[in-house]
Amino acid sequence: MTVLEKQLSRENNSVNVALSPLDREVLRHLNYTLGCLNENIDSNYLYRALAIAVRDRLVEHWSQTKSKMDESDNRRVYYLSLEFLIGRSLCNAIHNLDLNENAQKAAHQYGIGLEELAESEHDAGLGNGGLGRLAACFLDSCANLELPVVGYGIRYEYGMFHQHIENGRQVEDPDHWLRDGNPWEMERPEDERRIRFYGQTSQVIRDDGQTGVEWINTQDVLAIPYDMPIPGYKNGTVNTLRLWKATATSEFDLDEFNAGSYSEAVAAKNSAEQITMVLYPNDSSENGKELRLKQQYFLVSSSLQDVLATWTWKHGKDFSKFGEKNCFQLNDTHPACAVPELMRLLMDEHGQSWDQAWEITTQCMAYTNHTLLPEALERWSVRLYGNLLPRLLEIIYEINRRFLQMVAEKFPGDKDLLHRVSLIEEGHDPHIRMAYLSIVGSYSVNGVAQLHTDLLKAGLFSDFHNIWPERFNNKTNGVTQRRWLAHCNPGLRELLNETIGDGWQKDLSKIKQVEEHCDDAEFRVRWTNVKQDNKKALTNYVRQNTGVEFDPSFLFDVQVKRIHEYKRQLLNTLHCIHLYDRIKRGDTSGMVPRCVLIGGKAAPGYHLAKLIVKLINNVASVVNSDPETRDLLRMVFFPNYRVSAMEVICPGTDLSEQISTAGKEASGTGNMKFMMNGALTVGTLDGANIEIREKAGAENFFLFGLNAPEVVETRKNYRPNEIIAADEEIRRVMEMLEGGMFNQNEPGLFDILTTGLRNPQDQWVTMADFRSYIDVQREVGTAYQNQDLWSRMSIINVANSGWFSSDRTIQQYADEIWKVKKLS
Ligand code: 4GP
Repeated sequence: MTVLEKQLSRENNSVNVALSPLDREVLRHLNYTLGCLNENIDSNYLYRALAIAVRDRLVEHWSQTKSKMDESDNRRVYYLSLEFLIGRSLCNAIHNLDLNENAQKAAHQYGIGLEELAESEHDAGLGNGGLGRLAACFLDSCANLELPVVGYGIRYEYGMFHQHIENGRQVEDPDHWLRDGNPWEMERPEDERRIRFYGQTSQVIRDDGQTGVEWINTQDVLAIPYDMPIPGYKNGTVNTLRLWKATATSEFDLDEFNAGSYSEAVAAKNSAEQITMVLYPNDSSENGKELRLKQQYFLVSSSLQDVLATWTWKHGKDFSKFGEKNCFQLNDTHPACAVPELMRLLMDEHGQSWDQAWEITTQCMAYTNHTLLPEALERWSVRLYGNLLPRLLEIIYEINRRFLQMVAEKFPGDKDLLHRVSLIEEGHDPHIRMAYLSIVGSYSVNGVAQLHTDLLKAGLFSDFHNIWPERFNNKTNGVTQRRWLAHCNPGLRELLNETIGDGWQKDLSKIKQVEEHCDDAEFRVRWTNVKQDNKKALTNYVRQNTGVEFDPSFLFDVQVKRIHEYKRQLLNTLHCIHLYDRIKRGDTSGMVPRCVLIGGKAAPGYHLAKLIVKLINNVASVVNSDPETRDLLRMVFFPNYRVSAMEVICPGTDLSEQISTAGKEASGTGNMKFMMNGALTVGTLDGANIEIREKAGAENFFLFGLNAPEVVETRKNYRPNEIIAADEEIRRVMEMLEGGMFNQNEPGLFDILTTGLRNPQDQWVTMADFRSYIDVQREVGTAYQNQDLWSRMSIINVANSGWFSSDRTIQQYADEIWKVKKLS
């Protein structure tokens, strides 16, 4: 008996403790893998032992899935993304392997709950927001649908920064998520790849007598893959997410080392490793730094080389079917250099002609756009690009030459068009337009909600839509119901399972059946009780993280997402000020007590977003410290919003705030998580809100504000000052804000925000929507007071959330873009 077994038996007051197989494996890993023989076991050790025990169960399926993929002749898909916002893996794996009960028991042996133990896992914050979390949901759905899809990304040493609040302001701390090791990854040094940068190109005569191009005098780094398992739901499938880490080609440069330059020799290693050191923390905006371009090329080149190595191992130099059998989905333009890089590899390394290489490339690249915001459209300076990736720049120029020739033939005489669609934006500092490169190099271009795709076709990409209408298609986003309902909301999961069976976990369209129960009063009480328990859990979580006391009998009104002007956290804050004003002047009739929670990170260089965080905190502090308003309004800024926080926040939310300026939010996915967890939405006709409202029914959605065409119209003659002057309640809010009520010690602090609101050029037309927002929030309050009505609406929302499963989205990608079948 090991020390621990002895200890366990003592605690259980019996000599022969009945240990389950999982208990034994946990114990073995504690003892032998982690060398933990203490009698007092730290919960972090216990987490790791359980994680490894669960991982062991994945390994066999993982290897079987790989063999199936190797043997099958199916097309394969590679999801190329600079971001995968995975969050925690333990409970997700436990849930998908159906190990919940056993894992609970294993944890209880040590007197600790599984939930508490799971807290030891650091979130894998390898993404900024929507785009990165979508990639993680997609991988889950691909595994659920048994599709041959591999994710390729970067193993950042530091993920998304940790946010804390000091004196109301955001402070960023580095997130060294790997500091305690990562039991979910496996290093695969045998698959390392060499990546080249800088240098020059030169003409060479190849073995076959043809002239070719060589890329010489390069500075090289190595890419080492780390594989993470992506378990399907109870189906024996385990797919792979392969993340690349950069390292120096040799540990030390021996010449320098021997010459006594120890530090210089080690420095080379550091500079190589810098490439995968940190995630750029900008959401929906470009980065423009050389290191970022290095990251992009590093991910793309290592992944493409990886795929080509597998191909040549099986098919030798025969690339005739490469395009038919492989597909690369580009998650936004971040991996757009896949187009010229695949051309380079096929031509320079595998002897294909330009025409052959181009046919293959355009047969296997597909591009997803995630935003209409102009500041997010990547453009790389030709100078910078040519210095770092000279061979790729040559190829881009040639792609452009041939493309413009084709356009000139198709639309003779239209010079303007040629300027507009050129991949190169001319000027004294020419730039490469990465979105255009992605469109020209792909056979499919998709937006992420119907409105977004329509706007792409009519606006940003209209010239390309004229040239190739057949390339454009819509794939409305979705989220995985395994993490975002079954795992994060066990109360609702059990109620649903009991009422309609558990088939919805695999196929969310089945959740529609719960609608039949919306008129059953007893069922509605149970529904409300589940929500109430989740609100209590959220209340505790808010208290632990902020010290603010929420009251679960209040309406929980939540807006969590990246802080961005277009998402209009400012509008939400104005509404809080309005409620505060109403309470102070005694106009409280019909007012429903609310707890307002706002959370999200601001990009470190985005000053206005950071000022909005400060304003939210300052308003919250005035509101919360006023005894007169306590019974009707509480407000909190929730710090360090992340995946694991959303797992507590969304089940406990009553009202989901989706209030972006119409035409700006490409889709949204938080809106879907809230809907699945029974929150009602207050929102504009933007992104996927439109589809949420269609599915739930207009009567079960709180709509306000201008629609996208109206926003465009309004901006032509927008006079916010007149709106403010004409509306007493709005005027009062502005007076409170401008009078310094929320910045008594820092006069003028928020002037830039208030001037923005009053500016006729304000892109976000906040004042145009404020009255309508105030009014709809009154309706929300009235509806909430009728709990029978509210719970009925909540049930109907959940029942109609089937469309927003990422399983549905991925099935559409598989059928309509990838043309890929499930592995049999
Ligand atoms: C986001 C969009 O802002 C969001 O509407 C969408 O749901 C999400 O992508 C996934 O498609 N965009 C980004 C970005 O995160 O960095 O551009």
